[in-house]
Amino acid sequence: MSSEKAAVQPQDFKSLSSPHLPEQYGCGPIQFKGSHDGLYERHLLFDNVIAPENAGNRERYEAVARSVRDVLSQRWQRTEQTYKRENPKRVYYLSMEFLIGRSLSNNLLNLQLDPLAKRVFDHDHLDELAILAEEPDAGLGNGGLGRLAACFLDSMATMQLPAMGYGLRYEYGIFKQTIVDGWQREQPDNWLRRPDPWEVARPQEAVEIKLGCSFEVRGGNLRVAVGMPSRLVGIPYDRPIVGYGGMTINTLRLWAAATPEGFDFQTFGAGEFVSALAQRLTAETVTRVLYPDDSTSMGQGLRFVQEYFLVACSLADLVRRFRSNNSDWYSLPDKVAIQLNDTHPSTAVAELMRVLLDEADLSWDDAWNLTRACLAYTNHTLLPEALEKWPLRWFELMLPRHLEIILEIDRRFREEILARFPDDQGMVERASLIEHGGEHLVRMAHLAIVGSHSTNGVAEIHSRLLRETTVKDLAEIFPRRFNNKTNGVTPRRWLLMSNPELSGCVSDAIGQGWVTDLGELERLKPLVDDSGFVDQVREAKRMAKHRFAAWLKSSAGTVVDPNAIFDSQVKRIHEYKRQLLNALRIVALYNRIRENPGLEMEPRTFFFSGKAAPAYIVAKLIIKFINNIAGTIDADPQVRGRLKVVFLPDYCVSVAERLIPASDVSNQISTAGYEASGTSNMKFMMNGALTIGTRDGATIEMAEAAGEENFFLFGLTADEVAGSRGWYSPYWHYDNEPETRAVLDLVLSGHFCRHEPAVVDALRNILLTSGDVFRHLADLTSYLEADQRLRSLYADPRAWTRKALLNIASSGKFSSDRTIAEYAAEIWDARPCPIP
Ligand code: 26V
Repeated sequence: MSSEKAAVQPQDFKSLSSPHLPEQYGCGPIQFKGSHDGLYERHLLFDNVIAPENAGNRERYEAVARSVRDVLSQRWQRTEQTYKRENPKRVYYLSMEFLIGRSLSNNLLNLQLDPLAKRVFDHDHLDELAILAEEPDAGLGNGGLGRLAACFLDSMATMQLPAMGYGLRYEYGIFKQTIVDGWQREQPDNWLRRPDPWEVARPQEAVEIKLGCSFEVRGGNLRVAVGMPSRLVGIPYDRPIVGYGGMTINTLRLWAAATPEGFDFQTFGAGEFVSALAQRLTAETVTRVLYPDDSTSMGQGLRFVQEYFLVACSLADLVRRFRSNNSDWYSLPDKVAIQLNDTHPSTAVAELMRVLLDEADLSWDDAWNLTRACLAYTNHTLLPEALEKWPLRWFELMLPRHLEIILEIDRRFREEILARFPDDQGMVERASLIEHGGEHLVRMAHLAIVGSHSTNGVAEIHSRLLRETTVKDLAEIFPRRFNNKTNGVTPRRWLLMSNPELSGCVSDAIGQGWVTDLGELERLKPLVDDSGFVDQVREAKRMAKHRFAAWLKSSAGTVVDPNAIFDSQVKRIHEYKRQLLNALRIVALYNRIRENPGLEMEPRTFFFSGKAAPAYIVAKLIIKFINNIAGTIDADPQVRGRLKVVFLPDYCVSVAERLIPASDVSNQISTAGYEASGTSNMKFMMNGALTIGTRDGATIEMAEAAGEENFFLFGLTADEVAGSRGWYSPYWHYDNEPETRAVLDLVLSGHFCRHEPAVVDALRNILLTSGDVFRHLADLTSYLEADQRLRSLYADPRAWTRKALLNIASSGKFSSDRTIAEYAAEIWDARPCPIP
C-alpha cells in the first residue's frame, strides 16, 4: 500500500466541486423547447419523424434523453481533451458489473437541468413520471458489487478525477423476476431492444483479442477446439458519467464482442456462407448475458472468457492511451492506476505482464514492478464458494502464454516464501497461486494479491476478517499491502434525486453544501431538539410513504396503508442475509396477535424485495415461503389490517429508489461475519430509516457514527458465530425458548404451506436437521427483543423522528465521495483534473 508516500489526503477532496449553472456549459442557453428550435421537438421530428402531439411516451423519452445528450456532448468531449492535454494520472475501474439503473433523471439532476426539464414537462402537459419510466433500468450487475461500481463512477466524476470505468456491454442484464404462485420465474432482460440514447459506439477504437483456441457455445456450454487460435474483436460503447455540477463528464466504456472486422468470407467455400455467419454468432455470444449467480463460482467456461475479454480489451485500450501521450514505459505507474473490482478481472496481472514482457520487451523484474505498482485489488466477499478458482487446464487451453507467466510468478513467489518462512512447511502450499490436490486450480484472489500493491476489504470488520482468516497467510507475507476502504453510496442518486421531500427539508435547514460534502449533515444535529424541524422531517417521511403507496397501487394494484410502519429488507436472496429470520420474526408477531387479539401493536407492513440466483434452490424456496406468509395473513381476518407482507417483484435500482425513502425500518440482519459491507444499509440511514440489525459489515460503523443508542443492534457477534462452530445446535433453542418453539411448530405444521409439504420439509432441513448453519434460531429471540424496543419507540413519534434525524445527521461518512477520496489518496495517488 502506498499510504505512507501519498501526497494527497482524503480531506483534500472536500468541497471540490460546487454547483455550476447551465450557462457555463459552453453551449449557449439550453433549450429543450420553448421555440420551434427546441432540441426536443427537433429530435422528435428528425429522429422519429413524428409531430410532438402524436408522440408516445417512448418517443418522448428518447427525444428528451437525446436533448440532454446534446447538451452534455461538448462538455464530455472537452473532458477527454483536457485529460489528453494535461496528461494526469488516470484511474481505471475494471468491473464485470455496473448496476447503473436509469440515467435520464440522474443526468438532468447532475447537470442541474431538472428545474428546466420540469418546466418543459409541465408546459407541454407531459406525464413526467411515465416518460421517465420508459427508460429501461440498466441492470448490468447482480447486486452490491455492481451498484458500488456505479456509485464510484458518480463520485469520481463529481470529484473531477480523471477516471474511467471499463465493463461489458451485456445484451441481457440481470433477469427480470416475476412471481407466479409465490415462486420466482426468470425472464430475459433484453434492455437494448430499443436504441439507447446514452451509448455511443466507437468502432474506430475497436481492439483485437487473441485466444489460444477456438470455441463455440452450444446449449449454454463452451466447446473448445484445441490448438486452433482464434481472435475476437472488442467494440467499445461509451456512456457519459456526469459529475454533479456538470463540470466533469467521464466515460464508462463497455465492450461488446464481435467477430474480427474484415472477416474473410472468401476463404470459405461458397457453400459455407451460413457457417461463416454462424461463427459470428459464436463471437458475439461472449457478451450476450450477465451471469446471474453471485454466490458460487461454478466453473463456467463462458464466464472465464468474459473475464479475460474485459481485461484484454481494457488493458489494450488504456495502454494505447498511455502510449499516445508517454514514451517511457517506466512512467506507467505515474500515469495509470487500475482498480480490480473483486477477482473477476484479476487475469489483468498476467495480461499486463504479457504486454510489458512481450510487447514492451522489458525484463521480468521491471515488468513485475510496474505491474504491481499499477494494480490494486478490492475483495468483496469472504464466502469461500464465491472465491474464484479457475482450472489450470483452461489457462492451458485458452491462454497458454498467461499460464506460463502465472507459473513463473508462482515459482518466484514460492522461493520467496521458502526463504522467508523456512520453518513453516505448509506456508508454501497454502499461499501459492496454484491449488493442488484433485484438479489443479488457479487461486484468483492469490494472483490478485501477489500481483498488486494494495488489497482492500470494504468495511472495517470485513478487512479484519480478510486478514485474519480468508487470506491469513498472504496477509502475513505482505502485511503492508492490506487496507480497508469502507464502502459508500452517492448522495446525489440516493438522497437528492430519490427523496425530494427530505432533501428539500435538509437544504432549507443547512443549505445545499451536503450534496457534495455529506459531512455537512452533521449540522442537523443541533436541530434534533427543534420540534418544528423534527415535525418537518416527519412530514417529509409521511409524504414519501404516500408517494410510494400511490405508485405501488397504480403499478401493481397492491394497496398498503401509509400509516403503517414500513419495514423493509431488500437485497439478493441468500441464506446468509437471512430473509428467513425476518420471516420467522413475522410469524412470531402473527402468533402473538392470534393468541392475544387485544394486543396493542402498531399496524406494520413488511416489504421484501430481491432476486434469487436461478440455480439457488433454497433461495427460491425462501421467496415462496415469504409469499405464502403474505397470502396466509391476507386471508386471516384476525391479523389482516394489522400485519401485511409484500414481496415486491423484480428488485432493481428503480425499485430501491422508490422504496428506500419511504421506509421507516431497515433490516440488516446477516449472520455476523458474512456480509462484507452492505450498501443499502447506508441508503436507508441517509433517508431517515432506523436500522434493526446485526453487528456485521458497515452496519457496525454506522452504529458507531450514530451512537448505538440510536440503533437496534442484536444477535451474535462475528466472533461468537465463529466460536460456536462445532457445538451450535438449533435444537437447544427449540427446546428452551417457548416462542421460538411456537414459531417453528406453526411453520412446520404446514400452516403457511397447506398443500406444499416439500416447502415445509426444506424449511425443517435448513432450520433444524442440517444444523441451522446461519444461526437463525440463535438470533431469533434477540431479534424479537430489538423489535420490541423499536415498536415502543415508534409509539412516540417525536422520539422516533429525533433518532431518525440523528441517523441522517450521522450518515456523512457513508458517502462514496469519502470512499473515493480515500482510494485516490491512499491507493491510486490520483488528483483531480478540473475541466476549464
Ligand atoms: C461473485 C460471483 C462469483 C463468481 C460468479 C459470478 C459472481 C458475480 C458476482 C459476485 C460478487 C459477490 C460479491 C458481492 O457482491 N459482494 C458484495 O459487495 C458489496 C460491495 O462491496 C458489499 O456491500 C456486500 O456486502 C457484498 O456482499
